[in-house]
Formats: sequence, structure tokens, C-alpha cells
Amino acid sequence: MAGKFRKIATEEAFSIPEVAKALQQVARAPGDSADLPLVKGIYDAQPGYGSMKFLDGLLDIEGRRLKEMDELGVDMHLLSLTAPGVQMFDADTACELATLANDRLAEVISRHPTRFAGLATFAPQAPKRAAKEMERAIQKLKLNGFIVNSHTNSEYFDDPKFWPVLEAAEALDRCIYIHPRGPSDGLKGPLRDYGMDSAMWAYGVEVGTHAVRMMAGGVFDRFPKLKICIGHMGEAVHFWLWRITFMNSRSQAIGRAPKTRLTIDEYFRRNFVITTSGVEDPLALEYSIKKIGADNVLWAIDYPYQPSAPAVAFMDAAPISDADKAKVYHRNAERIFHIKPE
Ligand code: 1WB
Ligand code: MN
Repeated sequence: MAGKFRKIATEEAFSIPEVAKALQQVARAPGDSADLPLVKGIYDAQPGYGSMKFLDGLLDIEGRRLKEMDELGVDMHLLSLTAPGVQMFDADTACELATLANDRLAEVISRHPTRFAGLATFAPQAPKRAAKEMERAIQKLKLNGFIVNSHTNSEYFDDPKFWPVLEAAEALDRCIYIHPRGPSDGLKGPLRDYGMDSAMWAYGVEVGTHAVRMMAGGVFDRFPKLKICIGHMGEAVHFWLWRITFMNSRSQAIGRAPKTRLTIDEYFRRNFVITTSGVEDPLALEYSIKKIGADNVLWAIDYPYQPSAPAVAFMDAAPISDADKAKVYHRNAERIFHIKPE
């Protein structure tokens, strides 16, 4: 099985039956969240939403998934509780299910320590309790970092109410992976048609907005060592980096944005890494490496939402040096997510 490069896939989704059941209840309750079409499709197979056949892949970790990893020479999945995580539940339910999901994740990893690593989930609805669970997840469960699915009740991490979470991640020296979910209430309007509400377009808009809010809001002056990972080839934020930086400095000059110590360009390079999840475009990869450096780009599949074989073929064939490929395939993941090098 040993390939030329160790392959660590860094945005690989799973779920547990208890969370799936709670999401089925969400699917059956009235609501107007932009996540509902997907939640209905995946967890309740409600007519009109198409039956999205992802649930088996999410729940099965040690069977079909491991077999497929073997077949394709994928050494490791860095697992994360799939979107929307626990962020659609009330605070008590969310805290309880986050703890349960983290315990299960740690158990799976303990059975296959060379094949799985994991990002801990937490409930931003209850920031102080979340910070406690984050500590437990790293210190006791030895998980590798954190996953959050963008906004929580349409609020973003530049809001000081979430600072306990950011403080915990920085103090624990663990990266927070901001994965998409359906766009917030203020953002969702025109994104709801034509299937644009999820991975096709809205996911990137949602997480890109979150990342820019954090940088322009001055979050990284308060938490200079905080590391954030964003998937889907950086949700295109680094493609716009020059313009975002230019226009933010203008906004600062006329008093429409807070003065910050660094520029947006500097924050992005210092505080962010990106993954390739779901984007198998050699030109986008080449741009990313040239723009932010091969040390800041990590490989990911986006299992089970994206087929694994093409994601492997894409990276195997990528027109980059072997040294860079080793970084993208595994070295950066080892460094950012504290995974033991082989
Ligand atoms: C899809 C993609 C659905 C992702 C997801 O549900 C997530 C999809 C949480 O393609 O339908 C993803 O992570 O890219
Ligand atoms: Mn994903």
C-alpha cells in the first residue's frame, strides 16, 4: 500500500447515529434555515429534496471507508463531524452531542491510530462550555484540532461572545477548521435558487465571508497565534487577497473598518492555511502554492461528498515538485494538526 508519498486527507466527514437522529428531528420541524434542504435530503430523505445517499458513508468509518482508503493508498483520514455539526441544536443538546461525538471519534482513532486522526467538535452556542470541551478534547482525548461549521445562529467569530472559543484554540495551539454550512439568515436570500444554496456556491460565500469578517474585524490582533484552516481551495479568499487588502486599507482610512496592526494580506499568510477539498483543478492548485506558499496548502478529499479516486489522481498528477507534493500530501497536515510523522 505504501505509495511514494504518505497521503493524509484533511477534510473527511463522519457522523454518529445520535447526531443523525437529532438532525432528522431538525428536518421534520418547521424552520427557514438554508441548511434545511440538505438536512432533509441526507437525514430524512424527504420527497422533493432528492434522497442524498451520503448517510451510510458518514456513519461507516471502519468498513467501506477503510477498505477504499486501502485500495487507493490513502494512509489517513483526518475526520470531522459533518456539517452542520451540532450548530443547529439548542445549547444543551449541542454540548451533549459534541461530547459524545468527540468520545466516539477518540475511540475510532484508538482502534486505528495510523489510519485516523480527528478534529474535535464543540458548541459555539455555549462559548464557555465549548472552551472546556475543547480543552478536554485535546488534553484528554488527544484529538488534533477543531472543526466548526461557519456561522452559529447567523453569528460569526468576530463577535466577542465567541472569544472564549478562540482563546481556547490559541492557548491549546490547535487549528480551527472552518467548514461551510448553509449561509446565514442575512446572506441566504438570493443563494437559495438553482441549487446554489450549498457546495455549488453558497458554501464558499459563507466561509469566505466568515474569514474576511474575522480579518477585517481585528480578531487576529487579539489572537495573533490563532490558526484557521479553510477548505475548498481557500474558498477563493486568496484569489481576491490583493483587492480585499487594498479596499480594507481604504475602509480603515475613512473610518469604516477598525484600524488593525497588519494588513489583510499579512493576516491571511500568518493565520490561515487552506485545503484542496473538492477542487481538483491543477491551475487553482498552482496559483494557491504560488500565492501563499507550499507550506500553507493541504490535501483533502471531502469524503463522502466527493469521490476519492479522482482526488488522489489529481494530486498524483499535479504539476508541482516532489518537495511541494510531500508538503501538500502530508507534511503540512503533520505540522498543523500535530499528526506524528512516520
Ligand atoms: C455536500 C458537500 C454536502 C459538502 C455537504 O453536507 C457537505 C454536497 C454537509 O455536495 O451535497 C462539503 O463538505 O463539501
Ligand atoms: Mn466538506
